[in-house]
Amino acid sequence: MPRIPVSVRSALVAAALLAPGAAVAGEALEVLKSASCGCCIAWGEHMRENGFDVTERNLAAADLMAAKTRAGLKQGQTSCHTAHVGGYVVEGHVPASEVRRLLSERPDAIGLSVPDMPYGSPGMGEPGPDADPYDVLLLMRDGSTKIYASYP
Ligand SMILES: [Cu+2]
Repeated sequence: MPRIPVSVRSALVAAALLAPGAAVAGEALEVLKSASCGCCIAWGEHMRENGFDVTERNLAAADLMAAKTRAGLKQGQTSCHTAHVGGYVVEGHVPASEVRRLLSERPDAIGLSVPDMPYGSPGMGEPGPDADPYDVLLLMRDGSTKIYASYP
């Protein structure tokens, strides 16, 4: 084993300690939304709090719909906002932890979606007894979906 100088060793320890949160810290995430969407902003905040570098872009309804189609989203897979991160699409109120998992696992897929706007998902009110159960869907390239995670 080569001897590692103490300064390098402590830097490695610091890097290891930071690793869980730092892995995708600052990852650029663009949110496409309509100007009037409040829950889209709330979701952007949730992503920002979880270390993503979030920018928001307001689009007219028709342009937002076109962006969803271009992103490969099918009927029944859409929600309010459409985000792009690390080459993937993230549609709707997907928890940051699932986006992080997507970016570390890097499956051959379009991305993730939480269709519609289930109450209790990030940016859609508090999780609790009134929360709607919902699935995070992995969007496959052939238009099909797989359940990536289920909440609560
Ligand atoms: Cu929403």
